[in-house]
Amino acid sequence: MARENYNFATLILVIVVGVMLTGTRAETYYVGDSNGWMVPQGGAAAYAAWAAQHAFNVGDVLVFNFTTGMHDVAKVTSQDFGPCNANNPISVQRNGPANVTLDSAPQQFFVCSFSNHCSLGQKLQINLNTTSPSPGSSPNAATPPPPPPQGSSAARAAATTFSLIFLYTAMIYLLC
Ligand SMILES: *[C@@H]1O[C@H](CO)[C@@H](O)[C@H](O)[C@H]1NC(C)=O
Ligand SMILES: [Cu+2]
Repeated sequence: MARENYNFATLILVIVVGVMLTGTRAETYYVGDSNGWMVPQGGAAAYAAWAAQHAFNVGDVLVFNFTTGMHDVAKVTSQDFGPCNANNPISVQRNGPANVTLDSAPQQFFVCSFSNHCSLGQKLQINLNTTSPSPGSSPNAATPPPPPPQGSSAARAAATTFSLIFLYTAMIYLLC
């Protein structure tokens, strides 16, 4: 094989690896950071503010940290989210800490079904990041995308930067 062909094949491989590095990273988020999953001071705005700091994608994992028996995590419909109705949950996790993997729904809703915790602000709406759809997630043409959340994941940005530097260095090396 000619050296040029060998270099070209290697370049393609490098690009493929670079795209995989930037495109398939699932993130893990601790809901509420060090506060965990609790009745927040400041009401529901607390978890809304937390969510607004991140760009969520399909496959990302939310860790709801709570003491078993004190709280739970009920995934509910958008209709049940507003009035804090936890009587018809999509799913419930009762053991803390609880891991939830985000599916492809553009909006996902979680509440605590204990007492009036949800009404006091223990509720979380997740809007999936629509600016960079994950590979493998099926496009949902029927539903218009929700407005993208503000902010971005520092880890994902770092991975992208790393991959771009890696690509750039490899291309310079191969083409010179
Ligand atoms: C989860 O909550 C417990 C009890 O508040 C705390 O001790 C622990 O550090 C928390 N874990 C994480 C990862 O934040
Ligand atoms: Cu609770």
